[in-house]
Amino acid sequence: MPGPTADLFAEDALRQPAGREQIGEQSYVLRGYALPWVERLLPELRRVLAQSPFRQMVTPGGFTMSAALSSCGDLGWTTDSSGYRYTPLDPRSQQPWPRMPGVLRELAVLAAAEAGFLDFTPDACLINRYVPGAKMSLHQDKNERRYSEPVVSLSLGLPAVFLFGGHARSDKTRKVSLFHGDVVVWGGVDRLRFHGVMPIKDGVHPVMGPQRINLTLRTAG
Ligand code: MD3
Ligand code: FE
Repeated sequence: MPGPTADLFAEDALRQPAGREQIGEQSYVLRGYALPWVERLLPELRRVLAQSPFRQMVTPGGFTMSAALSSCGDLGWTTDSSGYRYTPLDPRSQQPWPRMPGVLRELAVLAAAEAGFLDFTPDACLINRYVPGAKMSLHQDKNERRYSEPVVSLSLGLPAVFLFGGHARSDKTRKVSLFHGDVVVWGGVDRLRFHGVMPIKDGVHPVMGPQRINLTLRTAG
């Protein structure tokens, strides 16, 4: 089918599908949802990271995580030889974690509502930085007090292949590509699914440079 109609289809094939993509019973990818917010988010992210810089943490099993972590909000997530936990102080500075930017909280609350979670009250935001080659092994997020609240994640920078598993580590995983500006909401029956991130491919993102930054907002306390 030559002519303008064919051109239109060709463009559609290149564009990431917009809107709400369901990836689980109560999980949705909101493609590009954060794009209109990025300009307001980045200065706030810089402020947070100036106060609590990325650091590589060690798991209780003695492995250094390939992703570097920071946090903001009332609680931040930490791992060391004695275990995984949320703490009110950044162990590096012994000071409270940076406050959660209002614009970040607003974005997450609106995104949660898009997925049907109408009173999301995040108190913690874990910030992961992946350079090419960094990954996150399959795990469950179980350190939060109430699993009734969803987790909202925002992807920035280089693309990632997210692995979405089941309720047992050995369950089959689905691959979901996540791009700059994508927001994902996980809740309800999907909240305790195993998940992970495949090693990030080499590249340079025009806005974020040679890295992927993922922010996950949670109700931890
Ligand atoms: C599904 N981060 O920080 S975000 C994590 O891309 C984490 O940095 C990944 O897994 C990342 O714990 C994935 C997506 C995510 C976060 C929490 C979840 C998916 C989730 C909790 C339950 C189910
Ligand atoms: Fe996780």
